[in-house]
Amino acid sequence: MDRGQAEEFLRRFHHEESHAGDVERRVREVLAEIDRTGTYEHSPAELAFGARVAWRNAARCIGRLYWRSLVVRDLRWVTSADDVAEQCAEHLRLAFNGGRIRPVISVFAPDRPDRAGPRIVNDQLVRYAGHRTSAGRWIGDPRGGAPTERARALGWKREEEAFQVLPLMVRERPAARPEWYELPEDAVSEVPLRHPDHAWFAELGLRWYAVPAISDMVLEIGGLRYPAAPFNGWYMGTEIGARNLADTGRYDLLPVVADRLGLDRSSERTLWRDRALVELNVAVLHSFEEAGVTMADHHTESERFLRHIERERRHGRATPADWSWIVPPVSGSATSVFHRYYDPVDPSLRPAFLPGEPS
Ligand code: HEM
Ligand code: NRG
Repeated sequence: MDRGQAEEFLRRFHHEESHAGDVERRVREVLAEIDRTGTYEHSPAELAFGARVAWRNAARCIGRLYWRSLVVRDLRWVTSADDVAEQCAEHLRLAFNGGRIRPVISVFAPDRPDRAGPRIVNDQLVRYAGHRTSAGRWIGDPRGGAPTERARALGWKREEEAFQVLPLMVRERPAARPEWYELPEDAVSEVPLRHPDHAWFAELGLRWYAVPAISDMVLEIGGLRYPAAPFNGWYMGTEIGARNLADTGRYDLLPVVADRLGLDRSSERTLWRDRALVELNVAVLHSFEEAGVTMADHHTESERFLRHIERERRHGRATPADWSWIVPPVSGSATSVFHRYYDPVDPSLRPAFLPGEPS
């Protein structure tokens, strides 16, 4: 445990949250606890602040305007695989909130010198399985290929379908064999995709889940590591319409949509890919809207992000941002975030969400 990081975090917390009490006393208390036990415990207020600031510091995230409103579930006493799985399902229900999605993080037990915390193997709480057929074609999401093999090796068995939700895989300890859990049906909300002008679109049978919940990043606050801390916000439409369903390494649907639209695919210069992309994105936004599920479009989310930068500036804070992640994957130059540079990213900035260990 790095005493310097603990102290730096406590000073930042007390600086930003003026009602937090006597900082010198708290610093002394924590340093003594570290000397005695090799680690320390965050107060609930420190944990909530740390998680929110980790979001504020996420240089790849365009959605940071609402960082203060993150709902922080303090589940540090939860360590068993069964309980982690149950609480992840509850996380999804709370986050979905009948369609009015709330940004939520569930923080499970941290790593301690005497006991490592639990780990979630899945990279998101909800993901679709993927299988490569003997003909080399994919059924489902190629991104789900590795976790699907993993789940099968653990004994999970399911039909090979295009949108089959993977089980949650949880390790009680880093070296333990993962346990797997089917997510309860009422925890996983999905939206069937339709196009406002093309009835044939619904026949493609496409769908996507409502809540993107990243579950393989480590939340690091004041030198403490929380390896299981799944978090969610809502989707920006392009994540699904311009990447998940469109990338050639994912569902690869542009040729399918272009053919249904009757576009000429004999030359790249007809821009059939671009035209298909736009219609796919129209369908995603339209379907979530009709289903009453929160989703941002890339123009609105770009405007919000610039408002966020301005608000942070008024508080005397920089907003580090990674241009190549912030600019949306379609119509970049038609959004406001394209036409400027951002404060440089400092990889040592904390609190932070860090890439997890490969599991
Ligand atoms: C990345 C949007 C909430 C933390 C991203 C990305 C988008 C995005 C579009 C890029 C993803 C990609 O290209 O694959 C949003 C929106 C939110 C939201 C619209 C709505 C509220 C959150 C929350 C957290 C968060 C609540 C954490 C508490 C991050 C992090 C990344 C990221 C750490 C980088 C992930 C990586 O490195 O793979 N976000 N986000 N975001 N977001 Fe957000
Ligand atoms: N692109 C990924 C999700 C990454 C995070 N995006 C968010 N996060 N919106 C995908 O599944 O398409 N969030 O916390 O809301």
